[in-house]
Amino acid sequence: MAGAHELCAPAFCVCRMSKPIIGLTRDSDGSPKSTDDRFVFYSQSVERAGGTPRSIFFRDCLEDVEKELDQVDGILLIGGDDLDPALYGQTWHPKAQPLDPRRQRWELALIAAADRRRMPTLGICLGCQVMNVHRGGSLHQFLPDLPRENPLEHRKVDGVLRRHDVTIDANSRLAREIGKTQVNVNTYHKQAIDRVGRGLVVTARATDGVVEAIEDPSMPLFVGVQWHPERISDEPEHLAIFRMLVEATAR
Ligand SMILES: [Mn+2]
Repeated sequence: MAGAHELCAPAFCVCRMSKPIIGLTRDSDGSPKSTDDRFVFYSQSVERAGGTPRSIFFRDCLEDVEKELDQVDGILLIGGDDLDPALYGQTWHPKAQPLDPRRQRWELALIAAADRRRMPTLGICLGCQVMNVHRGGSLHQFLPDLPRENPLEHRKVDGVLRRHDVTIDANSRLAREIGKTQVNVNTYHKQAIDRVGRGLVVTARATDGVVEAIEDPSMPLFVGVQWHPERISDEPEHLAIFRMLVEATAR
């Protein structure tokens, strides 16, 4: 009889006896009409890093966040549209693309519960912003409006995929895990962290000063990045971010 590993695609399968289960948020309530076709990048990156991805679709019963967390070892908050700025005392910017309010409620409940449990948590793009706003921080809603020296374009404009360099604090968890303090990243965001939430520190900035990563050094793992490592996890520096999450669940 064939071993289970012979059924796996060798490029991705690491065939560990016991792989940590990583709960991934979805830009979907699971209904057939919803489209979160970018999800595969996140789930594939978690698998490459040695984890088993498990979808967490948003829904209305917020008590269910505890049931979902009972079944995972760590969570990954994925990207998406924009949080309601009322959460940090502002009104909508005209260029904002509002996040589904049901997803927003669900993710804020999920991050609150995961934070209470000190569960290893990674946030990407919107996920990083959710972590900051959950801790009482605020966002810049539209980076082109932010006065700064030598501004970079952080958005994908006219279909052009841009990249820029970030400098990572050498003392951060992120730098230790990646093994570098200078990394080239992709960039798809129009918002970024402004006021930093309770217990969080900025650990990476772009060359124009825009915040690109945060973490809470007092937690087992509580890291957010503003770029999209799931799209470039064939590059070791970016795969290392998913490994950091998977390995934190074993500590
Ligand atoms: Mn950027």
